[in-house]
Amino acid sequence: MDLAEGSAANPDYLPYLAEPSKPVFRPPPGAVDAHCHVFGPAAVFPFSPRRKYTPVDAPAETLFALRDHLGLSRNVIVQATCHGSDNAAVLDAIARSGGRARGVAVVEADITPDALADLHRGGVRGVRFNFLKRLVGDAPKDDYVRIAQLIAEMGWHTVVYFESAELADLGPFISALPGVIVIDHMGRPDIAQGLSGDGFLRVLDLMDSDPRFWIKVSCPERLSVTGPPYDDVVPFARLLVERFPDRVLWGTDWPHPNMRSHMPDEGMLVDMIPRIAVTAAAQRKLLVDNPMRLYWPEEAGA
Ligand code: 0GY
Repeated sequence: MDLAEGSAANPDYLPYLAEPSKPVFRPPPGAVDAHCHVFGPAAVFPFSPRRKYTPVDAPAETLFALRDHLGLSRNVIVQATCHGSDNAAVLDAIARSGGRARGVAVVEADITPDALADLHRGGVRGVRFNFLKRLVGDAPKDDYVRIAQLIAEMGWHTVVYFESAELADLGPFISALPGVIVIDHMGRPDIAQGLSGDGFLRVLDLMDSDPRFWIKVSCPERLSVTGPPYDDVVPFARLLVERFPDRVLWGTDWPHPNMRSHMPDEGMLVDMIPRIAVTAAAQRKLLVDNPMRLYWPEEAGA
């Protein structure tokens, strides 16, 4: 295996924990991990030659074992940049999930309606636009507009990944996209600035002003200044859950690509849930009702 090529035997970041703890909190039946990934295995699903990092192999069977270990029922598998716009690993995982996974894809601007229909049959319900320079270089905004128009016709949503510091520039562009827009990882606020930091206020403003916006209360491990158990992130997530109870999603972000400081324990991430969604009703919306409405609407309650 050619390590210089950045094979999965030579990942750029820490590996995920082999034995995460068993959470004390028991998620409600039908709980969804609405942000996670599968990577490779590289020997079967090679990484993109244009990737900015090389991940660990993180195959579907390991994801599904984690789902069961944590007491979760379903996964939304999000295409990450290291696989480019080749969604084969995500589609393979969905196909092997027995109906318990759906996906968010990355596509090129010249994708045809037929190819989108194939992705839909494969379980994809959204497309992700990444604005992080360290992951994609410059975001191809013209491409994003064309893609957004195509997927809006299919009833899919757009997932946007940005850092809130960029929102002053990006906000008008993102707001002009059609359809439902899901913000990844709380819009990546600067936790050190507190709840009234400029970036987080802009995120709240988007959520307040436009009901098409949803947000994931995920990824405390990337945002925290204090580290596990991420006490400094709890007020941000809790505020979002309490202010927008019907438009929040939660996810593990397994296998946590690009984490170099430490690897989070997913059992502990699950045990954060009752700290950010403090009532059973809020937990049910966050973990079941909201993700079901977006990803399995045909099964969701009224
Ligand atoms: C995440 C976060 C990261 C990576 C990606 O697509 C990606 O490569 O999103 C990150 O490095 O912050 O959600 O997986």
